[in-house]
Formats: sequence, structure tokens, C-alpha cells
Amino acid sequence: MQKNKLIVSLTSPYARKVRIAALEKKIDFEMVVDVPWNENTGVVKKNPLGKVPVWVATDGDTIYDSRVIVEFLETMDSPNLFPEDPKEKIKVKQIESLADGIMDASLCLFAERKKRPKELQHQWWIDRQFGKVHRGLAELEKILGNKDYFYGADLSIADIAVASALGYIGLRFSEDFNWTEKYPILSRFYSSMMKRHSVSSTVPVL
Ligand SMILES: N[C@@H](CCC(=O)N[C@@H](CS)C(=O)NCC(=O)O)C(=O)O
Repeated sequence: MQKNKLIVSLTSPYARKVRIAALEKKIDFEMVVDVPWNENTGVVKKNPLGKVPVWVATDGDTIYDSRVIVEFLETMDSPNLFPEDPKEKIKVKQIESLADGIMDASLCLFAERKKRPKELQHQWWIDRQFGKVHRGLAELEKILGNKDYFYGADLSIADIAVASALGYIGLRFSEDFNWTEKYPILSRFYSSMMKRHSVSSTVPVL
């Protein structure tokens, strides 16, 4: 019997978002680690964009981009991670999109500082990406305030996306700033999310 496969790298915050969602829904999948930055990566054969995560369904269908994959998982099993009402769903997707945007800027910073030779690195670009990260985190603090969840009274994809972004910030920027001190509301939120097995078992590893 074919199994669902999820192609990931173990540091990818987008892949973590999908892993958490699948674990919360108890959807069975086999995790295949394929680092898209490696010369011999096979990711490009599954996703022309050469990015992880990629979901390969039991019928062979290939789905990429974490936002598309999590919506696909939503069709497979409960608990629901999106509200059914289309207008409410937009609110949750907006927060997911903000968290993904923080991941995008963080990935740009990773590529600029770790993949590009030092003499070619551009401070203007680095500052611009850090601006997105900090404005994004400040906005998330404003949205969450003293609530437990970003939307409603239970877990949604918004919480999962934010937790994934925060884990990546901790992984990549510990020498740049102490995010738990600078963003105490998000720090409290992450600690509470870490009580879930789906979150604590997917912490990024180098
Ligand atoms: N929008 C995509 C972004 C995926 C992405 O950028 N993944 C990174 C890993 S964290 C990647 O595969 N990068 C390789 C590359 O950009 O060539 C998603 O949500 O899945």
C-alpha cells in the first residue's frame, strides 16, 4: 500500500507548518528528507520551483507550496484548521500569509548571508529583510495580545504558521537578536504551542 510522502528539509519552516498540520490531523505520511540546496537534490523533479515542502499523495498526485498542501490536508481529515465561513477563512489565511512572509524574509537573509560570498552581500537588502521580520513580529504581537490563539478559541493554521516562523527565527537569528526577550507575547505563545507533540517533535534541526 502506497503511503503519502512529504518531501522536506529538517530546517524548513514551511515544511514544519505542513508536518504540524498533518500530525494534528493524524494523517499518516512518510517523511523524505531532500535538501533543495544540495547539488544532487531531486526536489526539482517534483516541484519546478525546486522548493520544499512537496506532498506526494497515495495516488501519485504532487502538491507543492505549503499553503496549498495545508488546504489539501484540510479536505482529508479533522480537526478543521480553517474556519468554514469564507470571510472568516480570509482572516486566518491573512495571518498565515503574514507568518509565511516572515519566513520568506528570513529565508532571503539566510541565502544572502550564508550562500552568497561575503564581498557580494548587500547591506541594503539585509536591512530591508530584517525590517520585514521585525515589523511582521510586532504586528503578530499586536494581533495576539492576551489571547491564547490567533483566531477563535482553538488551534488554527494561523497558530501553526506563526509557531513555525518563530522556530525558524530562533534557529537562524540567535546571534542577531533575542526574539523571546524582544517579543514576550510571542514567546509566551510559542511556549504554549510547544506543549503540543506536533510542535515539540518538529523543532528544526541543523
Ligand atoms: N512558498 C513556499 C516556500 C517554500 C520555500 O521557500 N522553501 C525553501 C526551504 S525553507 C526552499 O525550498 N528553498 C530552496 C530554494 O529557494 O531554492 C511554500 O510555502 O512552500
